[in-house]
Amino acid sequence: ARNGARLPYDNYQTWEAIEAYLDDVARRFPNRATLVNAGQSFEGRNLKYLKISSTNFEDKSKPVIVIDGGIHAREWISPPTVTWAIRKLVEDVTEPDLLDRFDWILFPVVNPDGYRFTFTNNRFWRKTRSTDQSALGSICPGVDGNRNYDFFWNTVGTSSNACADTFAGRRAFSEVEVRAVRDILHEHLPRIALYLSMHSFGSMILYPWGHDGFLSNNALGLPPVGIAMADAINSKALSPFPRYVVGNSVLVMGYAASGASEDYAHSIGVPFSYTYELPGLNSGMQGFVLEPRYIQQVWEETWLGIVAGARRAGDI
Ligand code: ING
Ligand code: ZN
Repeated sequence: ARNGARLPYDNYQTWEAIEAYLDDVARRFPNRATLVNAGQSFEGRNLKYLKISSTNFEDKSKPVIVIDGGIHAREWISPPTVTWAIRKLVEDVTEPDLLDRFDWILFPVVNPDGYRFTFTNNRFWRKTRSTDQSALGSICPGVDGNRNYDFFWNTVGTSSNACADTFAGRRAFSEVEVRAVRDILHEHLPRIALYLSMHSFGSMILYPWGHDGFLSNNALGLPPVGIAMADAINSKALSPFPRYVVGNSVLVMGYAASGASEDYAHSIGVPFSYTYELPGLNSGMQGFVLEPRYIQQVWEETWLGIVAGARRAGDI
């Protein structure tokens, strides 16, 4: 049960609990948090996120940091790292400089339909739950939200087969959930200093380009900010997880993939854009199943990474 605006971190939370938490925070801290409902998912769930500012978000006076989670349904450790960031920026502020220097957009569950499906039907569902008019659409629902962005869309590491886990969609931005993130990026673009997308697993911080393994013309700052984040996390005792590794997505992850949010954000001008592969134990599909007793350790260390990344990005 919830304790006021507090969300429990001793277990994974349902989408309904996370939505209620966002509502509660916005209601209880109206001077700091503004709830935005970006519309409805394919199945009609609200796409809610928080805008957080110690002054007035609409003044447009500060750089913005955008963090999303839960685009991939089965990566359950992702949403709590985002809701924890909300807690540390609204309910229990121990790093006030992060509010003095930045406004924040925190979107814990970008893909609520898929997330819900992992609780009710299939723990290892990755995609959205959309169906299209094609013959396969109704047999094989869902699009990989991290292949659906319009940057070298459906050219590498993707599938045109609706039944595949990496199905890129019938067209770029076919998914309303992905369009919600796209619209955030464009609405605040000139101000966005740092964009983080939370995935699992592997204890890695990845930066563009993810589609071809080369570096952008604006890549000079990507390694130092990435390393600052990883150093902050690695400075904590990490056992039993591996130490974080930082680098170009293709190099570190071992595969190229186009249409990812990390690439799209950077392509439109976000200087610091990263994918976090949060920790997991085990290998294969079991890596997505991280026991609840590790949630606290992961949010603690991930928060250290976010803090270090914000400060370093703000200094460059
Ligand atoms: N990992 C990412 C994925 O979408 C990635 C890795 C990120 C690849 C960015 C390419 C670009 O495959 C997970 N866990 O989903
Ligand atoms: Zn993922």
